[in-house]
Amino acid sequence: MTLRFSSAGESHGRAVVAIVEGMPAGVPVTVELINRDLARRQLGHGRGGRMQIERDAAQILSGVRLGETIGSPIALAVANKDWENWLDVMRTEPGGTPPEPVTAPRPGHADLAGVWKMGRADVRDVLERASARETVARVAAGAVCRSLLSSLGISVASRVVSIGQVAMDPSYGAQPIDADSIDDSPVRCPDPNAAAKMVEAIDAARADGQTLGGVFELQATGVLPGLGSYATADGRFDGRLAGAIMSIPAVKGVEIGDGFAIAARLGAETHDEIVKDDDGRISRPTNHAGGCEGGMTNGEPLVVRAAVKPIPTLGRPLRSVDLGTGEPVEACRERSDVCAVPAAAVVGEAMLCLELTRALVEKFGGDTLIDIEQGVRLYMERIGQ
Ligand code: EPS
Repeated sequence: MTLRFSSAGESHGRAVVAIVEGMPAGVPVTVELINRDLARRQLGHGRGGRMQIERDAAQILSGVRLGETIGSPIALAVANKDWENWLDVMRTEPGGTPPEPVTAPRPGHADLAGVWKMGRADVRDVLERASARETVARVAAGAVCRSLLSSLGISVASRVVSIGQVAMDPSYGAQPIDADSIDDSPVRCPDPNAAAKMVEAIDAARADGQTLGGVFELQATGVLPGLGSYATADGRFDGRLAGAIMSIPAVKGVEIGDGFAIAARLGAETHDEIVKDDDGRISRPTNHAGGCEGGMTNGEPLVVRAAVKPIPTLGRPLRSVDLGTGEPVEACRERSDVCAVPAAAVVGEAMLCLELTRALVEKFGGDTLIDIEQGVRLYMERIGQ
């Protein structure tokens, strides 16, 4: 069984829905566990009015009984509270006066190519689904995967490395992410001086009708070696992971380990030597590879960074063309966020949890958590790690 995730739902429709197929039986899951991550996705200085309306809370529709997965498809629904304010615009039934269409596509969003592709006259038919509201479903599904991972001693965390021109001091880079304290920062950045400057930069952008992007970093610890494969193109874990992170709305770049910096280095400065610990285990004094070699995890912490573009909905809109009249106009102004990099990092965690779980299920079988736990134990014994 392959682990599969899919989602449905429009930003101002009734609900966002996630379906996870292939999740092994016996994984502890509660609504509280999912809601914890949903609440973390709502955090971060720079969010807009929508986050004041929503208190994202999951309903478990199927696949869980008495606090454990039972091996059947898991369906999760998160109601959009805001739907009540959009009942007329988002109605499913025909008839009546049609709502005012959106006809000025925003540069940087799915609007223009979306209406062309789908043959729609109203940009709303595209933007409702292209909205990053969909990431609610990813985070809900990711929380279920996170539970499986933590049963195996694997932890996934994130931090914000930069927002706009403001970057975390590089000295923090060598420190592991403290998942217990990172959410206390208003921008989920461990460097308090940089965090204060990031908040200032977001406030300045808001005052100027602008938006800001940035870079977030993901780390997974306790990852066993050999997830993914060197043998097939679509089995390579780094390729899958990069694709999963790039699929997050607004992400324009992904790097694993030292990423782009490696291109300018010599081989000896790049590769992580293989040494024996005092207790006889194999280890790596460095982790330039970011926990991935030859398309497989190598047992070191996974380190992934993603570049997030500034949100395309601007207070001071860019030039566009009205798709109805053909006249030059300002791009449409939907209510939006000024900066969503801290939230995007939480979505990144969810995608990393999904990809790690998918690779584990592939390697150890997907029927039940007990079989995976036993498989992992035997495997680690066999390789002496
Ligand atoms: C989002 C909800 C959206 C946006 C944001 C993400 O709500 P609304 O459109 O009602 O303000 O705040 O989406 C975007 C900024 C975007 O460009 O897609 C959410 O729940 O995360």
